[in-house]
Amino acid sequence: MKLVLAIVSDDDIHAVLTNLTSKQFYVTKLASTGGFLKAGNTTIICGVDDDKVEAVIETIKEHSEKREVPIVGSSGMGAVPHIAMPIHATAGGSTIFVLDVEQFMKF
Ligand code: 2BA
Repeated sequence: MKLVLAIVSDDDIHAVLTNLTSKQFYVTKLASTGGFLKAGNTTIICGVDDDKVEAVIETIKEHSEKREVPIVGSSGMGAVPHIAMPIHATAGGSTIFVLDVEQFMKF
């Protein structure tokens, strides 16, 4: 058995959880904060049999890959007042660890 521990962007967590649970995976969601940006993200833990690890990783990947999203900016310089400029920001993303589970029990 493995424990998949994934730190998921808050942009993607809803889609990741919806799709994992719809595939009957058991998931626990923990509120977390990135040490670098000090912004909120979500850590999920998911205990699965070894042969299901790839399915969990693929589901997380499918719904949380980093992508560029347009945001509307404004030049606002000199005599040309506030022309809308296309600017992009990165959204989404996940970081995944897979750990061996020594014991698993439920009471
Ligand atoms: P990512 O590498 O995509 O990491 C997103 C979040 O995933 C991180 O949030 C952190 O919460 C977690 N994470 C990533 N790698 C980890 C690891 N090896 N161990 C534990 N947790 C891990 P933040 O720490 O706020 O980082 C946000 C983004 O800032 C990172 O995106 C990366 O692009 C950049 N970054 C992080 N640390 C950096 C550093 N020391 N130098 C330069 N850039 C850094």
